[in-house]
Amino acid sequence: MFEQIAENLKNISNKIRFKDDFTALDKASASLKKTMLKSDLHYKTTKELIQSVNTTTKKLGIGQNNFINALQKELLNMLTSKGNQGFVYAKTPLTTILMTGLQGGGKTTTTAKLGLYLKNKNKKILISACDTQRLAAIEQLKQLCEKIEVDLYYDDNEKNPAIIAKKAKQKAIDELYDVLLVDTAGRLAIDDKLMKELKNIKKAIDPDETFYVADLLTGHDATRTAIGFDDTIGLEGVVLTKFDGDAKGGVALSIAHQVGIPLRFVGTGENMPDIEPFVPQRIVSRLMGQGDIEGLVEKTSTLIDEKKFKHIKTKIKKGEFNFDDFLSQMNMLKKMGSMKSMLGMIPGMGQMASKLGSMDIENSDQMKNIKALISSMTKKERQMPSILNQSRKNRISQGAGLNIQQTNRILKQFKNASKMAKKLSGKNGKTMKDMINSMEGKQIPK
Ligand SMILES: Nc1nc2c(ncn2[C@@H]2O[C@H](COP(=O)(O)OP(=O)(O)O)[C@@H](O)[C@H]2O)c(=O)[nH]1
Ligand SMILES: [Mg+2]
Repeated sequence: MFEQIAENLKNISNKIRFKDDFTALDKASASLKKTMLKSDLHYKTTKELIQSVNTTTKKLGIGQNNFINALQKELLNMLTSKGNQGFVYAKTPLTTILMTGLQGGGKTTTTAKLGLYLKNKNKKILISACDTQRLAAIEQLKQLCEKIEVDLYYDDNEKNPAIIAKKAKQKAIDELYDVLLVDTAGRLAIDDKLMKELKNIKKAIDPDETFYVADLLTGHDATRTAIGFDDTIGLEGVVLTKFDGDAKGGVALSIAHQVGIPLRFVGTGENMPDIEPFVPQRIVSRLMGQGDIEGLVEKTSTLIDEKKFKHIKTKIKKGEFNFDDFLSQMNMLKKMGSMKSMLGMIPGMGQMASKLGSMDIENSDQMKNIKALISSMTKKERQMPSILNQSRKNRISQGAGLNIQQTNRILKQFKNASKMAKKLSGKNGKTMKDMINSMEGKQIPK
């Protein structure tokens, strides 16, 4: 989702080739501005970012690495608000979260998604249906909860949402649930009645945190409404939904910067697993084209057993990641839904994701070629990519119906990606320049 920005940022930093080249810094700043505005980053946010990157670069001394470091640091500053990140449990169970927002923003969907996200972390979850405005609202939650196999508390006969919420909380306490998620009604715009109702619910359950669910497609309006909710009822977090609908990414970054309340999660699709914690550090990593190994690990680990995944992580660290692991990762990606959003998390694959644009990656030629190539390898070749000599390469090319250039290209990509993954998973020995070079397919120094 940030592939476009990431690709441009990489080109921009390449503009600075010499030390103390002020003209080059100006040029890089101008391109940075253009890139950010083109990605729909708010002009004020863009202006602030350019200024701080400029100042920090000069302070560090003009040069490519310092520019990259400054950019990284200032992006992180821009995206970080005071408060919690991701999901935070109360000191002792129960953790109660009140979900608020306007109608259609994605509250109900997000409540269920969060329920699944937490259930996958082995927590006992109760969801409470407190939207008494729409008849269909309870039915919607019933269906979602059935799908994700999470318990739901509702009361068809009670019209007062504060009472339902309170009873749900009592049940959650009595039956030792870890987390209670309270879904509420929304309206088309902020109004007194809605706010009063929310205040009453809030008073009845005294939640640990209140989240505002905003639709990213409402653009910068989302910032305004979030601030409105914060002023009236107080918020600890914002969840941005429909991230999948914004290829450029700048609006989300502006919102993260401007609301002043931490963006806690983002919704990336209509399916239940399509939710990701918004961790500024990881987002910056993606923006800088370094992928998001941690995010990938987390997302993957909720869907497969931990043991197996730890094994893969160790393999990556040791540089032993092989084609079998790659294939099983690909199959897992399929299971996880939106593959494009996942590709951006794999170091070195971000550009591929952006080039593929809105294509059906699963069925793309590139992916078919990769799969064909792997399936014409012997078991040993899959497990030990290093034994692939020329005659083996010729044989698998033929088997996969590819020419030798195509084969070499894929093998090189694979090699780069696994080297990069290894570098990123290790603690030391990485410089930004190595990473950028390797993403361009240049040799990575050992
Ligand atoms: N593409 C996409 N659709 C979403 C996302 N989150 C919610 N939706 C859709 O937005 C619509 C409204 O969601 P709903 O949860 O009912 O909104 P509510 O009125 O705030 O409870 C539904 O059609 C959802 O499937 C998301 O992250 N991506
Ligand atoms: Mg709803």
